[in-house]
Amino acid sequence: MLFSAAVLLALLPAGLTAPSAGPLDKRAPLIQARSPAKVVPGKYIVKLKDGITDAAVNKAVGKYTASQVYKGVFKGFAGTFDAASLEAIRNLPDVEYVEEDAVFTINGIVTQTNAPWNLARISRRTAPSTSYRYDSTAGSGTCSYIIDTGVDTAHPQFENRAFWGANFAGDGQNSDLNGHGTAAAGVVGAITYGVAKKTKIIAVKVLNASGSGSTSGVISGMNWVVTDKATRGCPNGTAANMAIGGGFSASVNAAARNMVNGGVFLSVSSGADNANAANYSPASEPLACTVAASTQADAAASFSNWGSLIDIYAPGQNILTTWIGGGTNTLSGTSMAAAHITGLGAYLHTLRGSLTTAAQMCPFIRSIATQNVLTGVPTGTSNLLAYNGVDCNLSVAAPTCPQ
Ligand SMILES: *[C@@H]1O[C@H](CO)[C@@H](O)[C@H](O)[C@H]1NC(C)=O
Ligand SMILES: *[C@@H]1O[C@H](CO)[C@@H](O)[C@H](O)[C@H]1NC(C)=O
Ligand SMILES: *[C@@H]1O[C@H](CO)[C@@H](O)[C@H](O)[C@H]1NC(C)=O
Ligand SMILES: [Ca+2]
Repeated sequence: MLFSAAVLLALLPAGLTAPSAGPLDKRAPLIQARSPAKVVPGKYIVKLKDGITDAAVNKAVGKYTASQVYKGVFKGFAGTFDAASLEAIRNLPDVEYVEEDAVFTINGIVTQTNAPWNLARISRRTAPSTSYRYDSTAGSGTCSYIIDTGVDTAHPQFENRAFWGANFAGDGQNSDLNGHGTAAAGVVGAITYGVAKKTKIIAVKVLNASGSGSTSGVISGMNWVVTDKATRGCPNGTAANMAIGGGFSASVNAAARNMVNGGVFLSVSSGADNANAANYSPASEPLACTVAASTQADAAASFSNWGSLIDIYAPGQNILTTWIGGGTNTLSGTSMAAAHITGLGAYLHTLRGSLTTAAQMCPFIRSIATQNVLTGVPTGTSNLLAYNGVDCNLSVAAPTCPQ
């Protein structure tokens, strides 16, 4: 692989300056790679003094077989050298230092520029921003079930990652005839509008074209997810989105509990009645991750439900997402907020593996959330805004994730 000079400079360890040789040692210093395990044996990068001419670079390379010669801002060469050659190179007058070559791995963070505000928001502690930063694993190997009006699974934004699951809406029409489910699925996992851009989307239709369905149909859909996930191929974990709700129902809450205990991370909308989430289901089920909506100005949305059962806030105003028929739409509501947390759960399942079970995921999301940045949060409601932890080391059990 050929690196340009500029790239090579970017790859040098931060803070690296060429140490000067000791007074008794006239040789150019040999800098060891930071991690011995990553050294490429026998390969070295030779840094020549700044400002020397290209002719001088050629002269220094001389008889050595260089795999790369750098003549830009970083002057030098690289190659495989035996001990005698290395010794001779270190004694050349224009050599500033020699560094062991090492395996360099990218940190895996991807930046989506010109991203929708809401995606940018959950990858930063502070607003505003226009780029969404996330780990390139992006929820791969997870399944995200969308319990809603169906999903336009053929929408190009889902890149053939969306599948029809089951229909309990009682209309026998295996498509999204409303748009709401497709919009939620987009925030979960669409390639442009989604949080977890590699998750698999499975449509579970429980609401018809007018967005209505029965409690019994909803419960059937919830139960179906728990059995289906065993056959779906989701080695890294399962999330489900319920951006739907009704009045308090002990049965719906029990089904929600069973989902979480059955290994499904369940994100639910708090409801949009500016009321206590305790009076709605599944929002009132403690094991569900109950999501309230925040605005682009970092305020609690005036329509959002609230109360002690709210686990987290996520963006829920002017959310650009997928729509039926292959298009897009801009929506506000706690549904859109819940979809961010479903996507985040899938994303974190991939990153955290066995460190976080489905039941532990909501507390984990709360533990890394951005604290006390939202205005207008009602007393008694946690002031926590969703954060994807992109600047934290999420490979440890209990990451320290500075605010
Ligand atoms: C599961 O997650 C790991 C990262 O933790 C990733 O490397 C792997 O590709 C994922 N599995 C699948 C099937 O995508
Ligand atoms: C949708 O379902 C509701 C409740 O079951 C029913 O009242 C309504 O007529 C249905 N609408 C359509 C368009 O099927
Ligand atoms: C994260 O922490 C683990 C355990 O301390 C460590 O092995 C790993 O190198 C850390 N990763 C980063 C990117 O700091
Ligand atoms: Ca909860």
